Amino acid sequence: MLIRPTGFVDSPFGHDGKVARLAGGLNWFSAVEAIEWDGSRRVSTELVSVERLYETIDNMPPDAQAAWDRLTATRQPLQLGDRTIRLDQPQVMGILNVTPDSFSDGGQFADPSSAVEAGVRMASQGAGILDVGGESTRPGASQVWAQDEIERVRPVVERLATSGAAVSIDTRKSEVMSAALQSGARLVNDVSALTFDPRSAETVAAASAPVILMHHLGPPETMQQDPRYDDVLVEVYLWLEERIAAAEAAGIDRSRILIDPGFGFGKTVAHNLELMNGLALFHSFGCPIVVGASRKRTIGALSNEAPADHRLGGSIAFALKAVEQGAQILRVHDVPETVQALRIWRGLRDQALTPRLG
Ligand code: 7PJ
Repeated sequence: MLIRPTGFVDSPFGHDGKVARLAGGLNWFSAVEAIEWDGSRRVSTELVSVERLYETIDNMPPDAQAAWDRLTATRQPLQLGDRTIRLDQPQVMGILNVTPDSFSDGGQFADPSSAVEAGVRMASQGAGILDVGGESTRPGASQVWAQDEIERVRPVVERLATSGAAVSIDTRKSEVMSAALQSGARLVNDVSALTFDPRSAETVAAASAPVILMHHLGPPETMQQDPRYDDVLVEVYLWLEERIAAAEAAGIDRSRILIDPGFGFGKTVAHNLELMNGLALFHSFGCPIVVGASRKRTIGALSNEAPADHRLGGSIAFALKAVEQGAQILRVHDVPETVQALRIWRGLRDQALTPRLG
């Protein structure tokens, strides 16, 4: 049984026993959708109030009880070098693509100096983490040799880490992970969820680095060619569960695993929307959730094919949808705009969480 939190409420006050706190964060929910599945197909869904769930939890299957405990457990802060990233509130991860590609999406920098400059600016604008990548994994992108990728990212990682920023390395290759971790990166963001390079899991384990495991269907070269699922939410969940187990088996502690549904990676517009609507399901792994919907094609598809540099409104809309469901880390191009949106959201939450006495 899968349990997906739903029925979010403004304030928990006056609702004792009827609401539960999601992942120790700023959101409370009043119900769950209990999803029974068989193979990768959903066979039934039932809306269960939190009140009823508290009455019946002891009789529920062990996997549902474990999921409930993880859903409601507080997430420990992420320690990235000497930076502590709190996960009881949403954080912004700024995208820094260091690729020679002339196409500029606002997160793409051809030379190290401009990338470092942009990174320092993003950090000052409120990005808690900077995600440095040297390989495009956009749909249809071609591969880059590890050594070329290392040469692109190393100077940027080094200089940003020296400046005191928390740096993550966006790569699928163990050599790049090693070089970046040695240069001061403290988090590995692998869009292949450690499936691309057989040595990547041991590299991450040996460095005791936290890692983001992202769902994808097929390699970037072909992933957008007619992706199909029986039930995208259930399948992505089960796939991530397997990848978490594989990472743990390779010696990566679960406390160092973050998960990401992989918006746009082998998904149609409908798949992406269904994943975003159901995002809170993924809290039942007990791992922080990372979401990257910034400027992605689904936004263009829903807004008259707006080009990538005209997708700010849609990116913010997805960011808010994600934090409403407790996502802890938002991977974005537009740092100051997203930070501002989150400040407004935070103001609303803080107000709702202020007790009203008689
Ligand atoms: C993602 C990513 C994402 C994580 C990219 C793009 C495509 N890493 N790297 N999640 N997307 N964790 O930014 O448009 O969604 S590259």
